[in-house]
Amino acid sequence: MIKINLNHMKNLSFALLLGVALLSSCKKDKSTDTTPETPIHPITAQSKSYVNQLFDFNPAPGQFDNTGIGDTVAAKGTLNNDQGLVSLGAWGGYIVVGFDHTVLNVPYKEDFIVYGNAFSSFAEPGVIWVMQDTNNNGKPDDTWYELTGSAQYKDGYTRNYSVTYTRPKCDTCSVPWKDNKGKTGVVQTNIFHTQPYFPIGLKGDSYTLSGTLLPSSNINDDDPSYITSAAFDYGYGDNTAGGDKVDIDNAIDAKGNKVSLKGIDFIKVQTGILYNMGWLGEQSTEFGGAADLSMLKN
Ligand SMILES: [Ca+2]
Ligand SMILES: [Ca+2]
Ligand SMILES: [Ca+2]
Repeated sequence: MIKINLNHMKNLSFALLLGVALLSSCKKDKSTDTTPETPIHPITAQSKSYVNQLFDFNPAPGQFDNTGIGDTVAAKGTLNNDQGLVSLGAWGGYIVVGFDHTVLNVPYKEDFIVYGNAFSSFAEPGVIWVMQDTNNNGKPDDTWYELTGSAQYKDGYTRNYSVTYTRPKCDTCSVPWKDNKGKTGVVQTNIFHTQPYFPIGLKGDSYTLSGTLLPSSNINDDDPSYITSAAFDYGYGDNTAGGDKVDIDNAIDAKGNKVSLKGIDFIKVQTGILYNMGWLGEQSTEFGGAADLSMLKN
């Protein structure tokens, strides 16, 4: 038999009333809030799951520069569901692509997937950056936020890093670089790729790329005939076979503080490791497209 406790009922209805009162006061607070809302471009019947706009392709020097997988045509081949692939070259090379809608940050879930060509024991991790179209002009001219991953606190992880690459003395000469810490090196040419490694369309004798450096500690080249590059646990492009799912909740601002983003419109993928693997060439992130996980059929 159920015994109804009248006092309990009274408490309960009081709690409900209090809840309603709190809700309405919240509403009131919201209406007086003058902070502009970040525009959300909603999913429509025409929306595509995959990135479908190429905004920028700026590779670092590398063995696939000036070839069919290191040019703008290759970069465009990563859009939609075309399953193309583009090499971003050595550290700092990047691609900027956009969705036709805002990819919402689903709480406690990964939100989009970035494709590369990693396979078991061979990752070439790229840093993923996200941007909201805050000024609502359809262009990636707003603020980039880095998505942190599992390499964030490892030795060698360096934010505000930059590398200047210099045009080599001959077309097939190795490409010299100097970083903003005073360190120098080369993007070394090899016998397998004999075209120029410095982007041929580039004017001027040097250019500087900036971003976040990831540690090269997962690369093992003790046996040059069997070089391995283990994946990081999570958070990077071209990291694991089949693509890498990432969470917009891992976004940080320029100071390294966590930011809460409702959603994102643009992504940038950037080669994260600066490492010469000898005959295998430079570590270079490959990008093969990206998709909104909320729209992919599982
Ligand atoms: Ca999320
Ligand atoms: Ca914009
Ligand atoms: Ca790769």
